[in-house]
Amino acid sequence: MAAQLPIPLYTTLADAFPTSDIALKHAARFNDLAQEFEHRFGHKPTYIARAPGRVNLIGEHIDYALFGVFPTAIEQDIIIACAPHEPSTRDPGHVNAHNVTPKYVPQSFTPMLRRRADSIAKQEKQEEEEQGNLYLESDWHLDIDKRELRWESYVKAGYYGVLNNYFSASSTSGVHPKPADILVTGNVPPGSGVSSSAAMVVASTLAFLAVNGKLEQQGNGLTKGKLVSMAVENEKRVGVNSGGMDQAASILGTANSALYISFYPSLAAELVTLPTTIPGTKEEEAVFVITNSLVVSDKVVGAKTRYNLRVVETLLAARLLAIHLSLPASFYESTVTPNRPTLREVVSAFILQYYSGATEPVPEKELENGLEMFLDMVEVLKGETVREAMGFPQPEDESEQGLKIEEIIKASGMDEATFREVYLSWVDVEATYFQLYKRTRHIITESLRVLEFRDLCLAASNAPSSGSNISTLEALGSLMNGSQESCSKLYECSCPELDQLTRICRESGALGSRLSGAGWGGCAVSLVPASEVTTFIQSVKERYPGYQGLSEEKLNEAIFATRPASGAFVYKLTE
Ligand code: NG1
Repeated sequence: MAAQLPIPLYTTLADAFPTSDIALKHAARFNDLAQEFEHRFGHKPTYIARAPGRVNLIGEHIDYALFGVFPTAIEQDIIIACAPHEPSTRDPGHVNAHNVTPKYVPQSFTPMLRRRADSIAKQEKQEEEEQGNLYLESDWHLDIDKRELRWESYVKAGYYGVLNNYFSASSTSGVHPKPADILVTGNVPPGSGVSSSAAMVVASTLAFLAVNGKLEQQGNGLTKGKLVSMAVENEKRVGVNSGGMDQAASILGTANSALYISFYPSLAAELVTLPTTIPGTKEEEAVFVITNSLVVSDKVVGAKTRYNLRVVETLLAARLLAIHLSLPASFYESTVTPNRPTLREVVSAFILQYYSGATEPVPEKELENGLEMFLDMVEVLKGETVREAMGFPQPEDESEQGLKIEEIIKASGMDEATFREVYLSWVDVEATYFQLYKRTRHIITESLRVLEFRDLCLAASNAPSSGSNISTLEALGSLMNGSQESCSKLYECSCPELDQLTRICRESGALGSRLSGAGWGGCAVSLVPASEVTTFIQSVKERYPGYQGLSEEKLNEAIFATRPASGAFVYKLTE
């Protein structure tokens, strides 16, 4: 299974890419970066870490509710040249971080070992020791400014995981992180829903692993799966409580396949061949085209009313549904985060209760049927219904389906202090009405669309048919359109420009078009018949208002066809 594989370490780029054309194109960029590194730091880099961005074909905002998603890695990537600092007399772990883009000014920082606050240390110590782990009362600290978006925050975020996973014993063992020089560049457009942030964090994590010799050290349990978990934890340090899709796609991506990534009961990735070539030939029948709305969505700054609020809304919905199902105390104790179940876990519990014969992990087919039935139950989350059941007054606006936090607290069956501790202490969110019904309806229908999308792809690759896949492609396109509608109306994570852009894409010949990534701006992805790609691109360039007056170069960065690309790796430079 992909997650168990070791992290690829190459000494020849020809081994790292699927074709020699692609390898040659990247080789020129890798060379330029190595030369610029030598120019800036006066010595050669020893490694170049690479992590691609990703496009999510379908399955938006469901990864943090632990439902499976369907992304592919893309060719655009972040690359980081790195080497131990010479001479190595700097403080342990000191970093000189440069970025090829001049607006990102060079930064230097040194991690500090800090004793944990006694109150935290006591509780953590007990938890770790109960699990038989060694507990150290210090951890590494790097200042990350969460109030503004700083480029080096992503570098620091990647470094955190390496320090705390591999150097936690430094204070006692005398093994210190090496001082390092790093130089970053990349061509994943930032703030566009193709995961430049995950690509940065994954590449940074890999660079610090490489500089410290951890990739070549035997027996340290470093697999792609472990790297995904580290990268997810690392990205949280920048202030976004992301799911795991982006990091998993960037690390596990494979040329020519999409990934069905599931997170429950544990991370698993299945390679799925897309029916975009004509069976029995290498001829393309359809391609995915990315179009950037050019609305930059700043995930960190808008987190409390957008991304993080959605994460909390879905968790609150899960609690109310678990109460509705009268799930036993043992259920809450056994969830991935104890006492804070996710929607996926509630769905599983519902299926296990319904089909007495089923056991975990719930088989895919039963998951699909179970989700269909679960949809009916989601109705109980409507504001009106909850208020009626609890005897709360209805608001003046009778169409308001949301719930106030005080109402949710009462309906949660928890005392206020515990509720705030469990749901609100770790995240900053802001809303008058929490929209549990609409968000949950999106999550359940979107999860069903993902499963259907995957089934269609698997059926097409298993069917020994020859000739066109067009009806399958049309069905995939229609699922993508359904996803856009749901993101826009129920999850409210689209924006007028993305709604307009996806409509123009459909009118220009796409079989389906939808936003990709967190939304509120960023990119859309469209499925376009190969024979129509040129006219499609031309039409969108002419019709989307945001593209008017742009240079050809800027337009080509904003709209481009993409194919599933290889995942993250490290390139070792040899003399
Ligand atoms: P983007 O905005 O593409 O980075 C974010 C999350 C994903 C997922 C999508 C919505 C991060 C790093 N990534 O993607 O995990 O939840 O939104 O499907 O926050």
